[in-house]
Amino acid sequence: MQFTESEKLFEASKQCIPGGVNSPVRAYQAVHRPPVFIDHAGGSHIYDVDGNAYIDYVCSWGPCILGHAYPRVIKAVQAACENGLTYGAPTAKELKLAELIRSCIPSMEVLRLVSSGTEATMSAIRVARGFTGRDMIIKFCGCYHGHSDGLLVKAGSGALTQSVPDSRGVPADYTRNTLVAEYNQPDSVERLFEAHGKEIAAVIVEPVAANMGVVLPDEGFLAFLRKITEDYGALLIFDEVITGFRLGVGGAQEYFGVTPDLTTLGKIIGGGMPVGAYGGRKEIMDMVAPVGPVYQAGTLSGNPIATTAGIETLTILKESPEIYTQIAEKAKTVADCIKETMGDAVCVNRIGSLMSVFFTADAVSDYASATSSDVEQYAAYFGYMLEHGIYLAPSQFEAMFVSAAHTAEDIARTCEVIRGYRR
Ligand code: HOZ
Repeated sequence: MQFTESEKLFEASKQCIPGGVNSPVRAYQAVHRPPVFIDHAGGSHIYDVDGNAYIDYVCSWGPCILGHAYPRVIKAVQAACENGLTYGAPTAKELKLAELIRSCIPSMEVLRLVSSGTEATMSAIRVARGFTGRDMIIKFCGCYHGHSDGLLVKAGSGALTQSVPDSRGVPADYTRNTLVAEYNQPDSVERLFEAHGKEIAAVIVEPVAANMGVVLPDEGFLAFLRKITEDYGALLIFDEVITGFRLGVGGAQEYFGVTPDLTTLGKIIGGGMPVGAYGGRKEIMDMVAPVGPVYQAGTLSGNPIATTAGIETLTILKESPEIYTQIAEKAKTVADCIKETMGDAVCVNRIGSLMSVFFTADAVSDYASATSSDVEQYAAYFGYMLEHGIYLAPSQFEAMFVSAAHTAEDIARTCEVIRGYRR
């Protein structure tokens, strides 16, 4: 494979964009090679500027659950573009998307559309603080909730990949109220509540952690969070930016049968366009301006193009629940193949169509076990897969996503490549 054009573009980009990229993981630093620059994508495939084709398991970090450039979505977006890109004013489409989301995730009785997952989590926390009159929040080590100041504490995703889980430039005063517990370790949560119970506004959690690689909640862990937050009068926020409409249309809360007070959603509800949402019980969401005193706003919130892509995507998902069984089966085939090929040298965590391979013999259930995996082995595996036409996340600490567009041939080819891997 040749990567000449990608390398040229990367060199030029480094002159005017930090690290040559607009989001750190994309620089491929963790996998020790220059990134491929993408030219276009369609269905299960993504194509770089050198003409190389890849079976894509990043799926734009999750939202392309139907595959790239799904014809019905593209057609609707093209038609919407003819009517103007943004109005900064209410539309019937915003209502339609909000109603669609609520019909799938009933705990989001009232919701606000925003433009990204970062905005959604930042706003949900502001609402939780406004509602409870308390300042502290608990987050989990290795969970990632976007890059707002107060949440860049022991963060996963790009922050973990770049080894900056606590960012410079964030004043200590902004993170003073962010308490950190260990994922899947109830004791660590109990200790924080015992020490600060009446000051804690909310616990925010990725119900399936997917930004330190994929880490599943232990049996009863989410129910424990539900109970302890209720006991102390704090709110439970599920950050479903990754799990929402990925584990099923009802998200992780339906999958695990645990209902949070507030939910945040991201890119998938825009079919891959910039959208997010936060919502929950009406009495809580009534805090949001203009009804209540918690301020949050955005010109591009609910813009007509992103909402169109979202309505089409979510409608297809809602009308075709079999998609979820199919993508889970495909993911299982790939996960089983990895395990059969690499045996005890790896731990494969999978739930539905979401998974990760960790290069460790141990079970991965929290930040310590996730970060004990051998990232250099992941880098070598990544490079081999890329050069054999399989596009994975360029970081141990991201997830692998299977889409409805992956064909039986794609899965078979992926398994063939995996079987050829020699460490
Ligand atoms: N940290 C993001 C996924 N969890 C990656 C965003 C991007 O590079 O596009």
